Amino acid sequence: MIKQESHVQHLWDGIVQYPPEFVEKYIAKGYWVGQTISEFFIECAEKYSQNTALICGERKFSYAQLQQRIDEFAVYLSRQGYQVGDAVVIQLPNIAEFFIAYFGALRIGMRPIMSLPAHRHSEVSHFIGQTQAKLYICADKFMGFDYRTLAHECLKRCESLHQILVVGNADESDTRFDVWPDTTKFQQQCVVPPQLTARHVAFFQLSGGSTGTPKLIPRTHDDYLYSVRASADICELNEHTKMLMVLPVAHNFSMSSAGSLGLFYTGGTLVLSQDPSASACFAFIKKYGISHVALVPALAASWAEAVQKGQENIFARLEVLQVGGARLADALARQLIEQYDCRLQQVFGMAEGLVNYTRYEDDIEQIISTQGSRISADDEIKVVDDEDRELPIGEIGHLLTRGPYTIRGYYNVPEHNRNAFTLDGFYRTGDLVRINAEGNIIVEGRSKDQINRGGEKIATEEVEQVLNQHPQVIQSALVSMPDSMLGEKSCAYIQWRMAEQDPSPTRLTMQLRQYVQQYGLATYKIPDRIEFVEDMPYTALGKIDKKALRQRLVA
Ligand code: OOB
Repeated sequence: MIKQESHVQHLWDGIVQYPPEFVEKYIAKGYWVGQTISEFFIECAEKYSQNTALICGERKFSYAQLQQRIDEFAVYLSRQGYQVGDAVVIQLPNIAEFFIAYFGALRIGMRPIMSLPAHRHSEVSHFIGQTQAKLYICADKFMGFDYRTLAHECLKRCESLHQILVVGNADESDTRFDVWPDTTKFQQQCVVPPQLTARHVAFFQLSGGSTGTPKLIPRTHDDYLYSVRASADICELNEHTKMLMVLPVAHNFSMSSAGSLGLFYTGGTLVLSQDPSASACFAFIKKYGISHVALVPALAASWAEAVQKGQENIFARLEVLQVGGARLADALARQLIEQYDCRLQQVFGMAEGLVNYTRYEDDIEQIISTQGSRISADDEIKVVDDEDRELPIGEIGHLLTRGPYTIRGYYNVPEHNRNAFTLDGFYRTGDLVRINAEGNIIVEGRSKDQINRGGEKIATEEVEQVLNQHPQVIQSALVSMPDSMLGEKSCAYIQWRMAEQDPSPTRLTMQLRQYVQQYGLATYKIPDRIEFVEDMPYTALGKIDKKALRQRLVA
């Protein structure tokens, strides 16, 4: 008994909980229904057992087959001795094993961390350290990168980690993901302990962040599933929906807006693509009669260009194209709708919670020029000035939000949470928005020190901290620069300590980019451009004036 109590305590450790009156309200309103994500998928698998759930290359899984694989994996994990609350880093590309690993781990109450394929040693070891993860599941290779080497480095350096599972070719010392012992019935092998409830943290999403290291976002079963079911309703998914997954599966957009989980909820079919290019995806769309795709604006632009250059207009074949993750230019939105006959839906969301959609029935001008409206009537939204005073409708200000699927704090970082949330629990999104007369949100910019590189978020401070460690860097400042394809790219301004034998600036640039890469930061965080300066411009407060640096770049 005592042991159980302490386990419950352990499950809440480092988590900022929803205050009791909000818990009551979200339950009373039927948002939180007390179902775990594992129970949720079992229900889907029973209801749609013979439907095709997943297509991954040549492999097809019915819902029943997928559940069978999940159960087998859960048995394996349980036999390995993993327990409720143990963290597991899952870093997989768009392959079926992602879902087996994710639902399998959840089945025994483990807590997955949704690492992206682009993450490298710096991020992965940080996630392991933060959560004391015991297991790391990765692919052998993807996009030319060998994850086994990364995994072994982590195994050497991270104390808590004691097992690697590799999808694909494993080294002799590793366990291959798909080699499991015999697969007797799940119920007899492992039972989810009763102390695990839907109110507990199910898994961790990752924040794009604006300070130092990426923060972990604890999502509970209850809050996440509410956003999933509500999103599936808004997006009108059904058993006939065929969704192509192009963006990384583990991203919040891909998982829940309405994403794979929304799709499973309605019994549709998910087709996985590892190649986001127009040529690869257009072939999938034709072959499988895809009805739904979600893209970031940069990909939507590159697909539109392919159509412009003479490829078949696949936009007209789709029932819906969702675009989100970064600001979609009005001109591209208009082109998609008016020229390519596309049914467009804009999605403005964040892994911390709040998601907004333009609705199918919205006026076309709203769909072109706004980022939609909130999922829930209980998503509380405020637009405030620098002093947190609420602004009249229509004025541009900081977006704050609180609601039934928005977190109240990042995992285990009380200091950071004091700035990222208001005292009464509103999340400071760092986005500058205005709300129009129709009640739709328009994203006008951001106040957080972050670069949105084609939907991939870079916390500038994280990269600056790495650059500043170089012995010849006096100080650095990472700023965004406009890019026609990605929307934004990064440029690092470097105040350089001259040495006698400095190579040319071109070579220095190469060396510095390599330095960041070797440090182990995700590839997309490596500065796209580097400028060497003798001194930095400063604000009146003595901080580096990034606005001036950005203006220099544009000039
Ligand atoms: C999604 O989630 P994250 O956590 O990678 O990034 C969230 C941030 C937002 O705070 C905002 O700055 C930006 O990404 N963002 C957009 C946007 N959608 C996201 N900025 C302008 N227009 C949009 N449509 O990116 C995400 C999560 C769930 C659904 C969709 C996107």
